[in-house]
Amino acid sequence: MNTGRIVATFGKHCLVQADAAIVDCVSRGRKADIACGDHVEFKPTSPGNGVVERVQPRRNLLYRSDPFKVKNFAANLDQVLVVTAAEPGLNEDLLNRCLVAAQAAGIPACIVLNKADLAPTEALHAYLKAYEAIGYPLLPVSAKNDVSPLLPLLTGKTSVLIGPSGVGKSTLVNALVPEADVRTAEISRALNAGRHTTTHTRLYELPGGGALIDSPGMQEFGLHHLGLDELQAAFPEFRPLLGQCRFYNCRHLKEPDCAIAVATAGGSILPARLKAYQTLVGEQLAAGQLHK
Ligand SMILES: Nc1nc2c(ncn2[C@@H]2O[C@H](COP(=O)(O)OP(=O)(O)O)[C@@H](O)[C@H]2O)c(=O)[nH]1
Ligand SMILES: [Mg+2]
Ligand SMILES: [Zn+2]
Repeated sequence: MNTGRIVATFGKHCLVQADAAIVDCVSRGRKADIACGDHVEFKPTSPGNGVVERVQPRRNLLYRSDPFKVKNFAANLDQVLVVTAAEPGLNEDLLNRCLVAAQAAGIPACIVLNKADLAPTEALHAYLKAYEAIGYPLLPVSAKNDVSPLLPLLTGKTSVLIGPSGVGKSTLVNALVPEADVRTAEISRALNAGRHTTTHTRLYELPGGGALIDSPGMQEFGLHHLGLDELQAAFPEFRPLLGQCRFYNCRHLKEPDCAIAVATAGGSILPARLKAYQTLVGEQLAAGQLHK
């Protein structure tokens, strides 16, 4: 049995990097069973092809879900870089869903503020300071000018870039991985999927050690797999207040004397964060996942 690491997934297909070779493998299981960054055992079937027999236990898995399916981003991550930019503008709902998914998976998250060269970035930078205060490091960078501020953070680690399309994730990868273009072409050729080149997640090795995973931009980011306790726990700034609401089982929706609502009105919790939490709980209620 051979071993390797998944560097791209495409439905039930994946590309496994095994030493210098890239092997096109199919998964015996469902497509949700494999993720970019997985260490796998595979059986070669013909030159360049194989079957994944086993996925080695994961350290963690970043994924999203709706009531019908699960979508994996990547596995075995040291950190999640949520990429934002003043152009196309902040999608705060999506930012929060990304942060919640990372938190729930137990993976540290940072916010990369790309396009620092653009003038409107300054106002967004000031706004995102509130997220830095929650505990999400804020990293302004310009993929077009200088990505060196990211190097100390990335070297030796496995990181995934997530965020809406147009914020510059692929531009960051191209700036950080010298042969990214070549690797992209290689992977596309191996997948024989030229027109799908921007629609799946890929892992690139960083020249200084570590790996960087690029993901396609998403519009939807369901978190159907998270229950009420997990949603509450995914908002670290709520933690000191839990237990201080009038009702011991307060869900922080419309209950009277809710400590989280009071803190939000008083300015110590960002209104967009409470709103994001309430939206996520509301989605679970609507889906019948939580008891009313
Ligand atoms: N001004 C500026 N434009 C950038 C920067 N990074 C990326 N872009 C542009 O933003 C657009 C989207 O970039 P892309 O990497 O495809 O975004 P992705 O969808 O997140 O992968 C492209 O036109 C890039 O040239 C940056 O740092 N500054
Ligand atoms: Mg891209
Ligand atoms: Zn409450």
